[in-house]
Amino acid sequence: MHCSSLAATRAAFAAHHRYLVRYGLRTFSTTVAAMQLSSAATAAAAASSSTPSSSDGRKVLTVDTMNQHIRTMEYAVRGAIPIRADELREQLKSSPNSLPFKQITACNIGNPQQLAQKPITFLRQVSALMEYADLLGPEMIETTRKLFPEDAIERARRNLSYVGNAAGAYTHSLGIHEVRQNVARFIEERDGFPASADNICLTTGASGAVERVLDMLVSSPNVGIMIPIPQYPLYTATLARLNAQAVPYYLQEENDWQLSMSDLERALSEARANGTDVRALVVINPGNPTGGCLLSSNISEIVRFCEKHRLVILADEVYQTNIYTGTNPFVSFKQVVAQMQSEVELFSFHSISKGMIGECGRRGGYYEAVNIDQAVMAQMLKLASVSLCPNVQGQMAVDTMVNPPKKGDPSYAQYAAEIDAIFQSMRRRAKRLATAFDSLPNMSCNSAQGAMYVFPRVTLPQQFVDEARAKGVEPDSLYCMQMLEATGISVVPGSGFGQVPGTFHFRSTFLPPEELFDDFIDGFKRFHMGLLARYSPKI
Ligand code: DCS
Repeated sequence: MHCSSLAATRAAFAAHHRYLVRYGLRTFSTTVAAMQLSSAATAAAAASSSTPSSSDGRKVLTVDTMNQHIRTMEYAVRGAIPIRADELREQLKSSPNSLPFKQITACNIGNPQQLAQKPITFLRQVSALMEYADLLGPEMIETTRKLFPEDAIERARRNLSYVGNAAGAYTHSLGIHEVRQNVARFIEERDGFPASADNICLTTGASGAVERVLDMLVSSPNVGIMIPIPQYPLYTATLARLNAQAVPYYLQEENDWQLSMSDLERALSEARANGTDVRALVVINPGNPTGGCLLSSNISEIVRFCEKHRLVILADEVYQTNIYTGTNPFVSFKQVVAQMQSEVELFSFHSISKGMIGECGRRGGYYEAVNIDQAVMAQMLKLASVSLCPNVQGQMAVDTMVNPPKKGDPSYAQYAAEIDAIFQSMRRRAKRLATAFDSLPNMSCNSAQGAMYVFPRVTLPQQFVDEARAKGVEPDSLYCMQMLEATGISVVPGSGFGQVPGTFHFRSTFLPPEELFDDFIDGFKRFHMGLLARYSPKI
């Protein structure tokens, strides 16, 4: 590497590190240090160090020559703790009695089917029929009728007709037109305002949508995007990859993680005073990792703020049906923008991975673009066309999500019952977990108004904090690693999402099956109380 580019890389690393520390985010070195708490990971690192590296000049692609912006990326949801959890899972397979627990409880990721949530039957029936279309042909249809309800058969036929009977063929780059029309209809019914298929783009999960929009917005390293702290790390990771600036604003933990307008003003004016070209504001509602849900009055203020300061709104609304309180119903940004007759530019995101559908692996999502310049829309089509199209089954699952069986259809009763059972159970689990965390000494936890997570705050004993720092590890990472080693519960340290410096949190999903909840909560309590007893014997 040339000296000048090496210097530039070092400067970029230093700037990134300063920002991470300031907003309580995990750094690459602390991730590595946390991983090295695991002996197996240390062994793996030692083994891989025998691979030729940049220093012996044999490899063209090395960590020093690769895209350095990818090197600075962090994504804690699948970081050091889950990697160690995978190792322990393997260990349990070969020697089931070698650990103080019988199974890994993966609370690090909002991946419901991994934790035994049953898929929605209608959705799978339609996709099965589409995948093996011979089931719909003259030779097999009689048998198929005995196994599948008539509306699933009709739906599969209709879906296949959208793609010229070729479920394995590329579709339009923005997604199948009829599915986009159904998405537009769903938005109209949800919000009571017009929506158009022309403004809908189907994507590979909401992740694909967020990345696409950030790709469009970042035109130079000086561009800044406002993101909440704590945030879902897709945002900081993508901004790091694009070599752009994250402009963080804090959510208010003491106020159920609501968004403070004065902190938005502060963050924006500080960044602009430093010369950052702040172009957009990300709002995650309902919140990940916080579970907070914004009131519509707050959304109007945010819209006004973005109008006034010329910011595009990125409304991440993937948890829009995961709402557990009557006090904070979900209100979409699109609805508020339409009510206010605002001309603010808005992208909103939705996904099949969340809600009660939980089809994370099918990778379906979409964005709706509102008030976006037509010439930009044409460029976005071009950008979409470079990756040809989102996958067909993901698109079809979006279609079922936005256009489920209706009253009177053969599958309606079962569909509604399945959705309701998952929802009621999630609501009970959200409450139980938040209450359990909140009742413990040295912990406080806001209730989850929405989403799939709680984000409790832990007051760690000073001696524990000092020991972690002496090891070069974030104290919350050490806490989570010790929790994993003692209980098999895998959660994500708060530093993976950002937090007020000096505070410590972790994020846990409330997705383990309800029947395992007693064990899950007991195991956690034993760990937490044991740690406190070791460090503060009086408790
Ligand atoms: N936006 C938010 C706020 C999310 O939480 C997620 C996924 C996404 C977008 C992307 O989802 P899809 O690409 O699957 O549509 N949440 C991750 C998480 O924190 N746990 O599970 C995955």
